[in-house]
Amino acid sequence: MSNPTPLVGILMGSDSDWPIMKACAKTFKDFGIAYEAKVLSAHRTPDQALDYASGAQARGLKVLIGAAGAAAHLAGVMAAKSELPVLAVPMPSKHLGGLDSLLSMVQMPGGIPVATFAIGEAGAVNAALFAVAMLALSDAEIAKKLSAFRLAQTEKVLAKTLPDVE
Ligand code: RP5
Repeated sequence: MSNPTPLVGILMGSDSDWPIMKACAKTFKDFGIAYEAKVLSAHRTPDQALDYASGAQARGLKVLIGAAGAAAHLAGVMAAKSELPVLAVPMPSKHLGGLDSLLSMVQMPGGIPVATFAIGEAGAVNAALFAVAMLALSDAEIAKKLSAFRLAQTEKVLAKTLPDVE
């Protein structure tokens, strides 16, 4: 059986980002949404990152997600070469904790938008859920799954109990 055409492209600047970004990929897997995940860097593999972004729409991708740390230009570079919506996930960097990544991503010049999420795993999951919400606008099956996910999450929180105080 051939694999379905991916709807989402997840790029990360290094395989060291994968321990966090696998939470993004797992979210798409849980929703049954075809995605592809690759390591491409704005700095170490600039030509390939630009080629990926410029060819993404023609290959059927609908959303791009770029994760990077420190001088985190990957999502911005993708947005520069593609008209697809680009979501950015700042990675917690070694020396500055990811604030550097966040600021690198969020301060895009007017005209080339990138939607930037929280640093780390929450951002990785929320970027995926945001992409799911965008895809749900034109896909009733995905919309149904998103509603079910939200309901299950609500019920899980409401079922929580707190321990008695001593
Ligand atoms: C960025 O530099 C990557 O996205 C990663 O978060 C960071 C460190 O990369 P490595 O030195 O671990 O490959 O480009």
